[in-house]
Amino acid sequence: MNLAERVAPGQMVGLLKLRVLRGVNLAVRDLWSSDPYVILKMGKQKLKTRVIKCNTNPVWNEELTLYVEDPTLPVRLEVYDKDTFSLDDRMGNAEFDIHPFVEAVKMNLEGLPNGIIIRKVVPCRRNCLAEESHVYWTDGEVVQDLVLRLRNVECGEVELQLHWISIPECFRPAAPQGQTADFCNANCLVRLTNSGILPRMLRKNAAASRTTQFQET
Ligand SMILES: [Ca+2]
Repeated sequence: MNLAERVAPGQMVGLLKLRVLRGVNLAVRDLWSSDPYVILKMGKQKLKTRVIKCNTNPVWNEELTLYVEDPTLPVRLEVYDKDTFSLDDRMGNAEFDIHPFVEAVKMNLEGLPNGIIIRKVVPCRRNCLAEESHVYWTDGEVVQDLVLRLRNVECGEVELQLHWISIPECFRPAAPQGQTADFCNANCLVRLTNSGILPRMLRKNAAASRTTQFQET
């Protein structure tokens, strides 16, 4: 069976775990340095990392989770410098497409050797990649590494890693009449969290993946 034949039909609904690893050579927005944090947006969802003070090479190594119902929506990333007495300063932005990653998640990859590369995404004018990005199979899950070159700023890159958690059909939200998909998605996350299902899924996923933790060098 080749890779193309492993693609399963049907819509993908699940949780996208974004591990925001670090920033490299970010812009200076205070006197000598910056206090950077990252905002991730998809549709109307918005998540934020913690602020790392006085560091233009910050290591966040922080996991943020988005609910994904429409994998055609891009993920937007913005970096800001936290300021106490004025508005936070912009430190650039980027966006990326999760379609190649989600297509790989749809495949039945059980039995493939560890570390095998499923897809490669090359840097081009239409994306924000600083270097070739690999979607690969490791420790029983699909992972994608991304190095994003920030736009609208003099310098800076952000490194991310993508993981996926499928949501069983029975826990997916049904859209009540008159409500938007985003309303349902937010409610689904709250329901999954409150019922203990999401924490259990995250624990199970973490135990199964044994993903190598990013280490500060
Ligand atoms: Ca600042």
